[in-house]
Amino acid sequence: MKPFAFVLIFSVLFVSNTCSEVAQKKDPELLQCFHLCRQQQAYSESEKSECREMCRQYIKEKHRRGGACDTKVGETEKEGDEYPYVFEEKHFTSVVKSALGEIQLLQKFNHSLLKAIENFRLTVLVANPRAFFVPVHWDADSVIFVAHGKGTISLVRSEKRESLNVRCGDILRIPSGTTVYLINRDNNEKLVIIKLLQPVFTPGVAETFFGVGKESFFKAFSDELLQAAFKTESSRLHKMFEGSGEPIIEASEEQIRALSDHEEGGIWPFSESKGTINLFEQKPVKSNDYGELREVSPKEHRQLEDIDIGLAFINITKGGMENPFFNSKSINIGVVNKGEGYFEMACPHLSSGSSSRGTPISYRNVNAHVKRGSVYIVPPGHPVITVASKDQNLELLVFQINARDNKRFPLAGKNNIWKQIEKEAKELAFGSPWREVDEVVGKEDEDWFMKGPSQIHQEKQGGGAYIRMKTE
Ligand SMILES: [Cu+2]
Repeated sequence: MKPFAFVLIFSVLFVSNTCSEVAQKKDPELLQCFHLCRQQQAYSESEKSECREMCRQYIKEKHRRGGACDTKVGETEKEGDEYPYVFEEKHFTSVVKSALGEIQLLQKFNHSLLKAIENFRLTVLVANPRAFFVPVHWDADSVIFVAHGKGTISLVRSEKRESLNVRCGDILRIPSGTTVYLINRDNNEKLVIIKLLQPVFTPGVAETFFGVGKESFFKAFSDELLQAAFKTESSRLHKMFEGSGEPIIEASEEQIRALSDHEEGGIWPFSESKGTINLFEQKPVKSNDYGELREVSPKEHRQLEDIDIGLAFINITKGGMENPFFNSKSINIGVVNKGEGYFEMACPHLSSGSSSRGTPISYRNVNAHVKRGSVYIVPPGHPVITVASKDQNLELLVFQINARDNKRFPLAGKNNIWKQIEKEAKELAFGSPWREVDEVVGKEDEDWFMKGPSQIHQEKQGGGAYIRMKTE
C-alpha cells in the first residue's frame, strides 16, 4: 500500500465526513471510499483489496465511535495517537448505577488490531460500604481481581454454594453461568473489583441475567408457564421476583455479619484445589528499589489453566521505570490501580511502514499518560517501557491473555538479550567492536526496574551522578 495515496483518500473522507445513522454497509462514505480505492491506478489488485479493507475498518470505527463523524480532521488525528491501545474514563459506560455502587463497562476491543482480544470485556465494580449486589449470572467466563476493600462473594450452582470472604489482592475465577452475589462487608471502605470477562455466546458481548429485580428474566415468560413451573399464582410470582426492584441494596449490620461468616480467603469454587490465591502474597518475581513485580500464572494455578489468563501486579516506585521489554506471546491488558505515569511503545502496525505490507519497516511511538482507571494494551512482540511519575508510585494490574508459555524478554538492564549474542555476531550486527557494544548493554546493572528519566535528571542537577552509573 502506498501510504501517501492512502492518506490522500482518507483526507478526502475526513473533509466530506457527514453524520449518517445508516448501517455501515449502506454508508455512502464506504461506497465513496471503495470508489477511491478502485481509482488508484498505481495500486495492484491486492493493494486495492487492502484499501477496501481499510475502508471497512474506517467505517466500522466511525460507527462505533458514534459522534466521531463530527470530529474535525485535526482532532481525529490527535486521538489516533493513542488509539486503539489506550482507554480512559470516557471509554467506560455505567451499566448499573445507584447511590450504593456502580458497575462500569469498558467499550469493546473492536479495532482491527485488537482482533485477538475482541472476545474479552473489562468491567469495574465499585460497592460502597454495606452494599449488596443481587444474584445474577453471565454468559461469560470471568477472572476477577479485588483491587480494594473487603467483600464476600457467593457462587451458586444447583448442587452447592461457595461463599468466600475476599480482600484486596484476591483473584477468583468464576465459570460462566454461575449465579453470583456479593456484599461489601466493610463499614467504611469501598470494595473495588476489576473483572475480565470472556463471553461464551456472542463474541465480545457479555449479558447479565437478573433472576430477581425490576427487569427479572422471569418477566419474559407467559403467566401460564410460570404458574406451572412454580405452582403459584403469577401475580405473587411477579411481585416476588421483582424484589426491591434495585440491583444494589443496603444490608444491615446483622445481615452483613451473617453473610460474611466464612473463612478468610475461603476456598476456590468448584475445584479440588483448596486455598485462595492472593496476588500480593506471591513472592515477587522481580524486586529492587525501583519497583516490584508479582504474578500468578496459569501454569501454577489450575483455576486459570483452561482460560489461560495470568495476572501480574506491578508497582513502579515514583521516578522509576520498568526496563524496555517485550512479551513473547501474551497480550497484556494493563489497568492502572493507583498513581500516575506514562508508557511508550513501538508499534509497526500504526506506522506507515510494515513488513506485511511490503513497505520499509518503521515503528510508531505509541505513548500515553496513564492514571488510576486508565487501561492500555500491549500486544506481543511490541517493545514497551512504563514509567512512574516523579511524585507517585504507579500500580498496575495486568491481565495476561495467552500467559501459559509467555516469556518476558528484557531489552536493557542486567539480563538483557543483547548479552547473549556472540562477539562476532555483535560486531557484524552493530558494525562496531564488541567491547563498545558490551559497554553500552552492560552499563545498567539493575534487573527489570531502574531509575527513570526524572530520577536521573534530579541526580544530574545534583552533581552529575548520571555519568557515574556503572562505568566507574
Ligand atoms: Cu502494533
